[in-house]
Amino acid sequence: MRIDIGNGIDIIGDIHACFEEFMELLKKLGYKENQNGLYIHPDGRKFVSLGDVMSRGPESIKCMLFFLDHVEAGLSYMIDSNHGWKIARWLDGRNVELRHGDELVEKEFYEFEKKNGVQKTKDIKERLKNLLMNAPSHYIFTHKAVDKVVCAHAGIRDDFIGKENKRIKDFCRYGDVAGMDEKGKPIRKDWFLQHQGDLCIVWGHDPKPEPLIVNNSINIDQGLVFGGKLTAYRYPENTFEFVHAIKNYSGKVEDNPLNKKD
Ligand SMILES: [Mn+2]
Repeated sequence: MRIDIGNGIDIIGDIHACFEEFMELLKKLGYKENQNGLYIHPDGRKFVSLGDVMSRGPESIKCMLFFLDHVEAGLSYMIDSNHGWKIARWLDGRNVELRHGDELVEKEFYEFEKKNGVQKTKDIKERLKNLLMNAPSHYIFTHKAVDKVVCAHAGIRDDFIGKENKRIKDFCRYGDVAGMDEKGKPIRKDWFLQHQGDLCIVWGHDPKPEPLIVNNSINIDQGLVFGGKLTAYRYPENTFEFVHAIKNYSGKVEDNPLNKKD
């Protein structure tokens, strides 16, 4: 799970099937489409997804196939996430309940199969299942063999970094969840308050109106699918790039995490 930073990385927050905004961000970051439809940076930079590229928004399949192609071509990285893990299990034929926008992925596949046929759909589902199933809980990016940046979807505890097991996978997918509230929403504990040292942890999952920087941790989920924005954190430059949502795809105002006060 350790990768050299190479010519620089662009870490992208939760896309949630908002393909158009994602394309706009990649172009803004300087990636150019080649004749094979792959987005390549002239300086050799690579982009990293913090997971949750699908669900809730309009174009889950497009987003997933984009990462499938770019991860396979060695141009991009993607880590595990809560929606990613749910869809992986669904693609694996396990008995899962699709909700919180995951049901939209199933709908998209229904239309996709009508258009592209049973065999092509089956092949693509198999490849996507493998991509999502094998996504690591976190990546550690290094420079001259020194750990510099950790990417984890919902965060990570310092003593979990560089290790992998079921508990760590769950922590990176859901964060430090201390049960559910009366509305069935997870009660989240702020793991980043305990983070110490110079290693920078970049995470998403929990939408904040602006990047939240605490103790060398950076949240870059700015609630794109809820009408917020998509964020890229560039390393080693230590700068941000943003693209605003075309609209609020999630609808309900009362559920909008960008409106919550905490
Ligand atoms: Mn998430």
